[in-house]
Amino acid sequence: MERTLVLLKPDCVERRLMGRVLSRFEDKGFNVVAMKMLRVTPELAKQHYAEHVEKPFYPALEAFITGAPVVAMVLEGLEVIRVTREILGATSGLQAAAGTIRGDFSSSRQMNLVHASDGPEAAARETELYFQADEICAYQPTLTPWLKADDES
Ligand code: FUP
Repeated sequence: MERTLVLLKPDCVERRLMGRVLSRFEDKGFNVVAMKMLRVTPELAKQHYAEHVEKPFYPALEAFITGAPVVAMVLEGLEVIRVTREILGATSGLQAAAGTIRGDFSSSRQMNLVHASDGPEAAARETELYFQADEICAYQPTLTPWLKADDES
């Protein structure tokens, strides 16, 4: 089973969309194996967005991501990294397809509600930024046999 790091960003918390966003992931059958609310510090923001720190939009992005609490979580599931990104939609809410989280709830490129890791290396790196190993609560959900047939590749 693959894992990915998801952040419900400050706009998601402030707009009271946490439950509806989390439902999208639960509805898909993913396991939430870690979750916490925290305030992102400027230091953590720079680590999280290391590839963007030099970009012109970074100061505004840092002010946004540190401006209110976030909820960090680790999702586990079949092809969860790719599928979660597809559930989020394109970066800009105005470009994201209807039916995606950003397409349905966001009209912004910065305030796009949710972050999800974009590959296995990012998932491992970002999970370590937000969670200690002993904060991951792995379990075997009873619905596992209903997620995919035994003979599917
Ligand atoms: P995504 O992978 O879809 O989260 O988006 P990116 O990695 O391209 O961008 C990281 C974050 O920077 C996004 F959540 C939104 C923000 N961003 C801006 O605020 N302005 C920009 O011009 C581009 C990205």
